[in-house]
Amino acid sequence: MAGYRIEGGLIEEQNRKGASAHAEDLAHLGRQLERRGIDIERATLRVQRFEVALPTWGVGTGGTRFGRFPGPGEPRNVFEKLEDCAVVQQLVRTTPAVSPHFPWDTVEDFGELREAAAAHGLRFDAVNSNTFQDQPRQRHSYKFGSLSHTDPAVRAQAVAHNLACIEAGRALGSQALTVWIADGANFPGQQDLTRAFERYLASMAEIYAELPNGWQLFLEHKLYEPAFYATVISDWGSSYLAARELGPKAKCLVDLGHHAPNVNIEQIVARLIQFKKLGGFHFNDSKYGDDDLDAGAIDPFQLFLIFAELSAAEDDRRDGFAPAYMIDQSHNVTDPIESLMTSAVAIQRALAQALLIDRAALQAHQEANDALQALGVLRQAFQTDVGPLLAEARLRSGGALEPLAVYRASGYRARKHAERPQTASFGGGIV
Ligand code: LRH
Ligand code: MN
Repeated sequence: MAGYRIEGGLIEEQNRKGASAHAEDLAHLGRQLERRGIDIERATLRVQRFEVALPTWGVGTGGTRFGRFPGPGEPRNVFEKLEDCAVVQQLVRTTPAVSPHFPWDTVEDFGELREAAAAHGLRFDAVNSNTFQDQPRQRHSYKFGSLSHTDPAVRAQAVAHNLACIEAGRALGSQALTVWIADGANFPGQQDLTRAFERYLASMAEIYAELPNGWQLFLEHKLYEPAFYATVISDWGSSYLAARELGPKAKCLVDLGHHAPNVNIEQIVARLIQFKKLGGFHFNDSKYGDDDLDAGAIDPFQLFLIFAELSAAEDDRRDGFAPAYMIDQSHNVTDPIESLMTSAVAIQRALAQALLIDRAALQAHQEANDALQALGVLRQAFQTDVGPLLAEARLRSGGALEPLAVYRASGYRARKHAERPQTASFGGGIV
């Protein structure tokens, strides 16, 4: 296996130390759930199968527009980003895929990159295009938009970039392209709201036409930023309409931070599932705007309610239901590896809690309009400490009972600090 990895022995040693306490806690939870008619084994296997992809851009310090304060041992290229992603997977065993972003992760030889990932036991999930930044020597600027720009030459350049991302994705074994565009306006009147959407649809149709077999096209909506008056794909409505216009391979991607405060995101998820247009997620959390904070760090109940919709759709074997789960976070005050590990576990926790929902009781209370009892069913599931079940899933998959403790005991960050001399960069974020 390439690169430094955390000693297998250290993981085993730490797991041995925690084995008896873990067994006791797991047995206690098992008895609790048994009394509720829930088979902990089925839930553990379900959690073990769960996978969420890591963003390559998440293992570095993201920064904000006010500044970026790089930490020690930052990855300097995509190969080092893969090393760090591999450590997350080694310890939590639920993140076997990474989602790359172009041109941030562009390399000469994508075959070599694919092999490097495979050597780490990683594969590639959806690829992300970027027509929200101008690259050196780029012919046309995206200052006034990209796929919806008024100038056909700019739109053609943006379409070409997305087709190049598909080519790179094919070489990496990916099967989906995520398109988030910053296109929009800062002033009323600056943009014709309808013609901008029409131009976007025409450009996306050109990209859609070039999708290889088995590929999907994920449309990512966002309410605002960097546009502060109107964003072309501002909400799930615009995204859904566009995905329906484009065709069956086009689906909507829900980034949890891309909604106005207090929007009921679990209801948006329920709608997109019902109309077979849920393509996937960018998990993170936020208190105000697109804060890209760690998943479950601010509103774990919302994350639970989203998984309540997802696990119901899975149980009901809704056709066309196979969302891509990805994390999209920006780490500014934590070690990105620690944040990605704890976020992956927080997402698994929301799934595990949702699996404990007594669906029959919930439906009965709903039919009887017994609101408090219905909420009570959800609260019981949400308030169950599923920690032992998550730890058991990690243990069975070769991971660590206590990922954070093992990571800190491994000295991985200090080793990378020594290995990766940093070039001073104090610019703004992101990446
Ligand atoms: C936009 C976004 C999008 C990415 C970028 C890194 O806010 O969520 O998914 O391309 O962050
Ligand atoms: Mn996103």
